Amino acid sequence: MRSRRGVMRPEPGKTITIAGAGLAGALLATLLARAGWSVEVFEKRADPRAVGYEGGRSINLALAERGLHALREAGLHQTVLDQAVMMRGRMVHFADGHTDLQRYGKDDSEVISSVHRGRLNLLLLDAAEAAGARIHFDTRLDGVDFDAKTMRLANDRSNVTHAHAFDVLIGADGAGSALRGAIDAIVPLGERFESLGHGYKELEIPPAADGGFRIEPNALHIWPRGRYMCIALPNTERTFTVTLFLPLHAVGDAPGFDALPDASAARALYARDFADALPLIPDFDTDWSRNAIGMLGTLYLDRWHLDGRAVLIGDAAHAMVPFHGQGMNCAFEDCVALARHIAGVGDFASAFAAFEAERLPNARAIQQMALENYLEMRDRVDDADYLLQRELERLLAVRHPDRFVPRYAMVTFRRIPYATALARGLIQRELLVEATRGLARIEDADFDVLDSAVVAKLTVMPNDRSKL
Ligand code: FAD
Ligand code: 8RB
Repeated sequence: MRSRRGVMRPEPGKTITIAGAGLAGALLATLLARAGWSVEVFEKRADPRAVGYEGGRSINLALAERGLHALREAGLHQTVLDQAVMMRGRMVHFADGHTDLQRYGKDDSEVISSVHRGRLNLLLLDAAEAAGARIHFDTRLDGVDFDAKTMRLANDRSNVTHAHAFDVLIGADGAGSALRGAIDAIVPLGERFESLGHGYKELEIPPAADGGFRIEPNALHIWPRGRYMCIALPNTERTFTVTLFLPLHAVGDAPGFDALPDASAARALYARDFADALPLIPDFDTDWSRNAIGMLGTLYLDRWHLDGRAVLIGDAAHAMVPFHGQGMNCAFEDCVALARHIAGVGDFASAFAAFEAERLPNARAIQQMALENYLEMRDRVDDADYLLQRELERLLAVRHPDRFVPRYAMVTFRRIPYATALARGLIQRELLVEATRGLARIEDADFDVLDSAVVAKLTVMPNDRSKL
């Protein structure tokens, strides 16, 4: 442990209180408890280890290098990977029924992993408790008195509330954060929520009759259809979780959730636009009727903390649209950054300010790239000039592996700041658009000109890929 002045050591008698034992709350509790802090966590839901998670539904998430690295810091990566399904690339299902695998990385060292949310949460809860964190379930944060440094806690089963003292409060209580509302009442956070205008619905592909996967397991399946799309991620149980992303409102002939009054209307849409997917979903009607339409949007804040008393992380600070699969990855990266800042400066006010200064611009960058990736996934992956740009991108990445890294790879397989990935991505995009304008075949590109442009415009990138 470092001992220079200004370094904060865990203070005896001082407790860090976390609201929310979801993905970020449980990981942060683990990291802080391991660093020696007294950590207390309040979670509104029941202990999933006692009651089972989310009604047994299989919801999976794509884990990429940023999230994996955070799990590595907590010593949990191998356990998580052992229960994951590797996804090599996008399997694009074209409207005419043919499919094409577009690799995400250069080889199998650059893949993403489909992990089960419920199981991941259980693992993190166990790790947090093993590290010494005290987790209180069925306990919802219901209000904060920042002057008295007390919080109101509510049990929604017994309808009992009580006051509880705190020293510092960390909000890992998700997109609907109660702590955010409480801070905003003291210092306006500049909160802005921008709805995407699209929603989502989850369906399930069960195992085949022989117990195997019904479609290629090692891929993230995409059915791009222009204004909307369907995706499927594999589960270790040999099922797939299918998600339909669709505008909330129909416009003319273009479909929307409001023009799908029931399962049979939705089935007709699938029969027309996702003909190869429909037979894979035998319980289509019950899935459609049982699962609610989920809402999507981006949450922007101008500030994330109240001096040294409270700070927000994860979805509570920067909920985003799902299209880069980075919500959890970014929330996990927040945890590592916050634990580092808490260990590195003399007081919580400076630690929270430094955390916010580091992470807020990066959250903005991934929020923007996530929005952009919706258009790419639903409308560009089957488009000729896009495919030409992608081909050139891969060639340049091979010619200049230390300078030209495709944006998707910078976000997914590297840990350079998201804002850097956004900025470098812009330069690369300009190069690609310029070089492919009017180009019929990739062989006709002028590689001498391109090589010098890459060297002139893109600095050598740090090699931050961690070795296992
Ligand atoms: P959460 O995980 O939402 O945790 C918040 C916790 O706080 C919950 O346990 C909640 O019960 C609790 N809570 C809420 N209010 C209170 C209160 N008042 N008091 C106490 N506790 C409270 N991200 C990816 O990186 N890749 C993916 O592929 C991906 N897929 C996704 C698929 C789906 C269907 C969804 C919905 C999200 C997906 N995400 C994905 C995003 C990811 O789930 C979130 O970004 C991530 O869970 C954020 O973590 P968090 O801890 O901030 O919030
Ligand atoms: N939240 C993902 C990607 C990028 C894939 C690519 C996209 C579902 C809700 Cl939509 C989506 C990606 O560019 O080829 N990687 O990981 C995860 C995604 O959706 C998740 C499963 C999801 N997130 C509400 C639904």
